[in-house]
Amino acid sequence: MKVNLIKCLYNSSEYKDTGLIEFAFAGRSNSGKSSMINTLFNCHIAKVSKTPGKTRTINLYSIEEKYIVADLPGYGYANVNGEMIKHWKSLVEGYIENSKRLDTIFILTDVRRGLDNEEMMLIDWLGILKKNYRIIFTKIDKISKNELSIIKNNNTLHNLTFYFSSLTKEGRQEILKYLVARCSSKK
Ligand SMILES: Nc1nc2c(ncn2[C@@H]2O[C@H](COP(=O)(O)OP(=O)(O)OP(=O)(O)O)[C@@H](O)[C@H]2O)c(=O)[nH]1
Ligand SMILES: [Mg+2]
Repeated sequence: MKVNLIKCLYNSSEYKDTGLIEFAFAGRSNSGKSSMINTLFNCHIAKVSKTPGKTRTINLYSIEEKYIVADLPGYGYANVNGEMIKHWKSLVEGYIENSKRLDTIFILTDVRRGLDNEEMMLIDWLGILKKNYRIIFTKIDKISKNELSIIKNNNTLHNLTFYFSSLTKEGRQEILKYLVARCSSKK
């Protein structure tokens, strides 16, 4: 697929409307946001690292010149430093609140962690803002089929959840289908 990095935002005020529908990938550092962008769109454009906090700016990519995906810096890496938390909050919250074309925020979480306090807080906040969201449980290659089916059964937000692995590409088609459906609903 044709993927272009169109902008890295250090501050949300640098954001300019691209005229295209947008999707954002949010979640804890290390949850697999950048890896997912590479796997979904068959590219190596997003930087991936074992060290949490690799993505520190909001990176906007255009996909086939049809829609935009935003790779958000993960929450968690900023924990050690008050200034960093303030900066992260104003960057990510400013973008989510102000982007008029942001259709869906995907909340990624490692399937072995599931939905923790941070994810629930984000879900509540997106509810207040009336923003559409979906959940993606990542790294499903790390658990057995049996464990995965137990997790699916216990997931109270199962209807809003995708199950994905960047390694095996499981879940890729479902997510791509969702993106395409949302794009055509906006035409
Ligand atoms: N086994 C497995 N490892 C994964 C998967 N997705 C990501 N990883 C690994 O998890 C680590 C973090 O991945 P990233 O994609 O950089 O995570 P991120 O959410 O973008 O992290 P930040 O940029 O720090 O917010 C890397 O070592 C990846 O190789 C997956 O589906 N399966
Ligand atoms: Mg990243």
